[in-house]
Amino acid sequence: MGKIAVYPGSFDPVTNGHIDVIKRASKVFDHLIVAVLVNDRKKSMFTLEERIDILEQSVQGLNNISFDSFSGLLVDYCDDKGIDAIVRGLRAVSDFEFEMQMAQMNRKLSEKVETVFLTTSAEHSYLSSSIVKEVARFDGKIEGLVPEYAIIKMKEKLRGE
Ligand code: COD
Repeated sequence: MGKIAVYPGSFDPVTNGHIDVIKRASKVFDHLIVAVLVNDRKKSMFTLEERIDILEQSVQGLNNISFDSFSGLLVDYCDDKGIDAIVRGLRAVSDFEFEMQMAQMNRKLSEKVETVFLTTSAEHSYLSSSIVKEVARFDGKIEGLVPEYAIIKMKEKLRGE
């Protein structure tokens, strides 16, 4: 059995920055699970099913990737699935503090799983799901920031469909 990694996140919706990390992580590991957090407390634009659908439609042609959801502790999910590594993306120094804290807490909770950071491509380093949603809400141009399918789905949402 090869090395399995998980790329966990909210993906509300997936951005081109996430896609870049997914593609690069899929080259490093034998299998990559993109796992969407089930989080009822955080108000999201898309339901869990919609977020997974957008991911599936946007990441095609890579045969070592699967999509899943998880609730509860990430380390418990990793234990259940026999996951070797957690992949996280680092955009800027501002991400570092939170990511470091999370990685250390996860390490405290489980010694079986390592956190691996991939730095983002410079062209995507300013992107976040929340900033893209804000631009879309005010009818700004989001082409090139999120996958085509996500643009369609965001426009539908904002029209109230
Ligand atoms: N380019 C590259 N990477 C990016 C970009 C970009 N433009 N934007 C975001 N990323 C990276 C982020 O840095 C992150 O690594 C990843 O993509 C996912 O981002 P988000 O925003 O969709 O996901 P988060 O940060 O909301 O995910 C948080 C988790 C779901 C991982 C976390 O809350 C969690 O594990 N929750 C479960 C409960 C738990 O175990 N808690 C204890 C952890 S200490």
